[in-house]
Amino acid sequence: MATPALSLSLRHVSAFAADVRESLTKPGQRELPSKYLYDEVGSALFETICVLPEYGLTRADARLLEKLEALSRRQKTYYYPIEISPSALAALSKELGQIDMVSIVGHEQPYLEGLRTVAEGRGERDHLLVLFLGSTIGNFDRDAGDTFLREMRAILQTGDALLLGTDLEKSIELQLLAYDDPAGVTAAFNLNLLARINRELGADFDLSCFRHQARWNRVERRIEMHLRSTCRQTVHVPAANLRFMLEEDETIWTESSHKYRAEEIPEMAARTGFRCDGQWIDREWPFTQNLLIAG
Ligand code: AVJ
Repeated sequence: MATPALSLSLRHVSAFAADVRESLTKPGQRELPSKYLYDEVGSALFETICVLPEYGLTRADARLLEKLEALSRRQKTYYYPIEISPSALAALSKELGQIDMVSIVGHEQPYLEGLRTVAEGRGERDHLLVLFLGSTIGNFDRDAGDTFLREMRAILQTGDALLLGTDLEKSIELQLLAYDDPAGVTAAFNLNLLARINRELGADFDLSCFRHQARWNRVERRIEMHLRSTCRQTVHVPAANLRFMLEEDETIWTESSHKYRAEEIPEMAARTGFRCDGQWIDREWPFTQNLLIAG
């Protein structure tokens, strides 16, 4: 019989393998789920993206947060980070563990599962403020974003709050540079997904035959990251029991980052059981922080 730790890691591998198989064999555009970009290497590369001059998003997010009144100044506050990357969770607890009046209790779970765990453990008079920052909502298609907000609302009580950070539309040139920086950090972040599949699922992706590509999709108003095959090639992913052929110039779509208009957020809130009580905009890098109240 497998030990608990081993069976847990096998369960992770098989979920990963099943997702890789399903998304890579989709008819039409091949895909890979963006959540798998964040293994230990990917999380470290993302931290580096956040300090690139071309990627203004995270700094805008932080500038707006600093302008809001300190959340924990008046009373003891618990912070429950919900994070699927164990290395990111550990780094975060270490970095924020020193703040007075704040206790940190991490949950290594997907967002909604983690939120459910926290909500189930709440005291009768506790208020919840959910932080969903960094335009992570932008990874969802617009309809899926609505569904996600509705699911969040269903877990919350009336009067609970959600601080939602969203990146705003800006010039196409700036948006493309933010996702295709000249130093190649974003390219490495994207390519690492194939390297991860090689490491964890025994695949034989030849990384030298792929190029990072950032595209602006004008209809959907989103940046898409793709990996373009520079030649016709076959790839074998043993743990996913998968062999497939990529044509020259065929791409694998790895991530979407939807961009918003400021007035879209109160409308999203109204559709999903919240009201937007406040909106703050960073002028240096158009980005909004929105305070949504569960109605
Ligand atoms: C963490 C999903 C918000 O979409 O801007 C950064 C991820 N991808 N550069 C984003 C990302 C490429 C980021 N999110």
